[in-house]
Amino acid sequence: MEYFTEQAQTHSECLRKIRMKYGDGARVLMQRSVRVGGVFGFFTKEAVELSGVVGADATRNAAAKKPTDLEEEKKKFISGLKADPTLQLLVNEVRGLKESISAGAAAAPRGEDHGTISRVRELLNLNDFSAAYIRSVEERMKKEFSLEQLNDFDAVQDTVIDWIGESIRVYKDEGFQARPRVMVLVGPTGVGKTTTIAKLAAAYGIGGAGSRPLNVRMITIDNYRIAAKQQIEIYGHIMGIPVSCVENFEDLRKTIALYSQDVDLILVDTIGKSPRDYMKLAEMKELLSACGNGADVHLAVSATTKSSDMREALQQFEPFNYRSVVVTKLDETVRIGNVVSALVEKGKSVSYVTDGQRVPQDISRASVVRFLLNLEGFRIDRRRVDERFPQETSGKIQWR
Ligand SMILES: Nc1nc2c(ncn2[C@@H]2O[C@H](COP(=O)(O)OP(=O)(O)O)[C@@H](O)[C@H]2O)c(=O)[nH]1
Ligand SMILES: [Mg+2]
Repeated sequence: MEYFTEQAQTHSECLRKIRMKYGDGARVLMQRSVRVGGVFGFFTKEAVELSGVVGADATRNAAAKKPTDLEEEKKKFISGLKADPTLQLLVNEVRGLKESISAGAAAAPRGEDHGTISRVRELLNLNDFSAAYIRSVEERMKKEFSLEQLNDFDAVQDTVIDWIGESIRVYKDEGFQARPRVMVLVGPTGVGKTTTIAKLAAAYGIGGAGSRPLNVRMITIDNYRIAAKQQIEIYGHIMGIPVSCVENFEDLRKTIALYSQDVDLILVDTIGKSPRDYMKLAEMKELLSACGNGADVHLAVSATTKSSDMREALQQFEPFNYRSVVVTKLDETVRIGNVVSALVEKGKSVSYVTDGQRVPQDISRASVVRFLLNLEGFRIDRRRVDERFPQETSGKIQWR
């Protein structure tokens, strides 16, 4: 006794197959509908699957058939195929599919993938997007593009750039809900927090941020390191913006209260967790709670940070309930996939980007276009992305 399972587009064709292979003694015991064939999960066809048993005699009978008989059977089978209109339709579709694949852009290096999909994957890899981000773009391409559309690489590329742009969330600054507005910058050591605080102080204090010059103060809790304290004091001195150094919760609370009368904006510089761990993040969180619930906390991360460290930083500073992310050192890298992937995976928006050491010039409000222009290898149609992602307040903060 032998078991068999056969599939075909129709019940009669399946039976014919079974008879040919196993002879008249084959007994069908089960029938079910299955889906077969297809490319990328599309174009599958409904088919019939028959399973059953064949007795020893039947097998022998089938095997004993003379070759000429077999040739006869084959001819009969093929003419049966020709007579079946459903099968004809399927044969035509398969032929069409074969033609469109061979006419397609490039042969797929990874088995079933279309050349365009492989090319986009390589470009995303080149830009340091995370594996998860690349996978989601790939899946979307497979789902949303027909084979014919995939043959047009430029059009697919434009759409993928749109998707990347749509995945970047720009922080919506709600402006000055309360005065003084307290803005805190947290983040790892060396990413450019102090420099960014100085740039922001200048932008708002001099009036480059689009508003009238505001009354700004800077507070630092980084007075553990003499150099760090001096660094912000020098900025303050040059810009004529007062700087206060605080050491604990009470200090910070009192300083903010002192400023509450006439100050518009208080910028709080903090320290990152350093190798020598001057202050544990938990202690710093405790200290910063003196800023109150309304404080506008932003996390600074450097664009040069690799994907996994970026994700870790975004995670590590989560307890500070940061509202948005400042991406620094964009000038030091052409790859921004790491930043975009981490932001998307963590569902965070981006508020400012900095692209140089110069204070105050090298800071801009974040914009989708700014990120897209940093994409390496993709052909970016500037007019198209400008229209697609219009910005009310993009670009450099204006200086007088
Ligand atoms: N290339 C570049 N360097 C920057 C940028 N922002 C800050 N830096 C430099 O990064 C270094 C560390 O900056 P700092 O503000 O002290 O970092 P902090 O430890 O986070 O406060 C300094 O040399 C800065 O000049 C930037 O946007 N681009
Ligand atoms: Mg600093």
